[in-house]
Amino acid sequence: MTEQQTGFTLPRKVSILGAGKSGMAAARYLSKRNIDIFVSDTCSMKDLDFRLAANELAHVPHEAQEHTEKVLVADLIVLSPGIAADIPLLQTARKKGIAVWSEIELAYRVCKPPIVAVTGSTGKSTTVGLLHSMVQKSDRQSVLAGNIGFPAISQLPKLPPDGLGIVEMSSFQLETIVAFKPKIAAITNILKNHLDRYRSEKEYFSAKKRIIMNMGPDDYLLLNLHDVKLRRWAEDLGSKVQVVYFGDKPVAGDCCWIDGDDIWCVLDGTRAVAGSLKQMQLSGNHNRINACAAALMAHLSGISPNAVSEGIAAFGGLEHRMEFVAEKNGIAYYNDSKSTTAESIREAVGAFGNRRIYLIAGGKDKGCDFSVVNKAVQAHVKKVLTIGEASRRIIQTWSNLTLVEKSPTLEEAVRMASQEAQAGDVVILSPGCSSFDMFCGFEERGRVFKDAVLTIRENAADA
Ligand code: UMA
Repeated sequence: MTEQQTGFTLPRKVSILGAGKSGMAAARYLSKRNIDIFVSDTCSMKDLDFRLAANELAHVPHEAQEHTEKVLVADLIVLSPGIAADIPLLQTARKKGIAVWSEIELAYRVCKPPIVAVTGSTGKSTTVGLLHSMVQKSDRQSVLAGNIGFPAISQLPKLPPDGLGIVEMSSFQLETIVAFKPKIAAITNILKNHLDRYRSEKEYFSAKKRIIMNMGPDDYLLLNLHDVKLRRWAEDLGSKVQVVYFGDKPVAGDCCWIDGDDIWCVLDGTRAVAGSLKQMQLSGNHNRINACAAALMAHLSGISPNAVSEGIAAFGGLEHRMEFVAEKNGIAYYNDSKSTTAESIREAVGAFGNRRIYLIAGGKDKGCDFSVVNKAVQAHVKKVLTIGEASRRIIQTWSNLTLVEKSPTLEEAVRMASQEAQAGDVVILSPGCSSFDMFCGFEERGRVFKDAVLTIRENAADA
């Protein structure tokens, strides 16, 4: 359904809080439709002026360095996910009856395409990437949007009425949905995460649960069978939504599971093959489970098993997610900058069999439990090079298990690893933390890592 057909009328005056990717995308969309907008960001005025000009929005009224009451002169506030939804200014806004939406809610209101949404602590991006690859092999169109890095307001309006919006949702984005209603929602897992933003794990899980807020008995909630927290929650859902489990074995009722290289589904008592993992390029059992979730979403969206299998075979992974960078002097370098949880580190270091690993980890401390990686660190990691704020906690947790050394910068960590590692070893950047203490985002962190690796290659070649 196109934006003209939804019947939604855009508000007359909109304030955009946060001028990052999602804020700028919302501003561009609204400005093109002659909506009166105001942009507010805590960055410097110079920085904000530059960003607005780069987005052809130099004419838009704006404020920098702080959010003032000027934001409240609006019918709607579009909130960037990096800003907490309960700051005093937003509490005042709500009291005044001003709506506060995520940019995804805005995108949903203006175009309402069929949507499948994926949330969870890890595996979200790979799962949506796999699903997109599957749909690309069918005759249906899809777009990838949301936390994966493409704002929904710039992607969903591109879809034809029968297209499929594939949206990765973070807990932050879920906090400010209002009417957003996916036809299918999947939750990959719930782990200890973002405890720098939430007061408790319960509060974080509550934000994730909002994904089903507007869903009904005709909609599907797909849950990871191996996640106890998700299973317990599902027991109390009654007929709110149709729950379907995915995992590595079948269960009673509707489910999807892996048997050898085949992905099977049982829906309403009918058993069918959903696709094959035979030609999958990604390694690791967690990726097989991600593919199982994606295949189930594809199956429920009418995508054929052939397209599912071809999509799995074609998907070579995402940039910054266990991305192979280079091999130099027999040492392989992998960029897993997208790893922002301890569990992601565990998956990364467990993916190379008996090869010795030099792990670069650390960043902004989100309160993750690094001890969940203890066994894997002891079994696989020759040395950990820590970076950023979380260094102290990482050193405390792992220094009795393996060699751990703090590095002042990421570039220096790469240099140290490259000097100490030997042919056959693997150097992985898998931070298990967010990046904002040292970088603008995980993309910049990954690029810095890759540049550092490539520099070492040139130095070695010159020598
Ligand atoms: N800012 C303020 N006031 C504040 C705090 C920040 O004005 O109090 C400003 C900053 O100066 C900056 C802007 O807000 O200019 C940044 O906004 P943002 O942090 O919300 O980031 P965006 O660039 O809009 O990117 C967001 C998501 N970022 C976060 O959730 C932190 C991106 O997810 C997402 O890809 C993008 O929207 C498109 O949907 C990134 C992320 O780190 C990948 N996500 C977290 C994660 O995966 O763990 C949840």
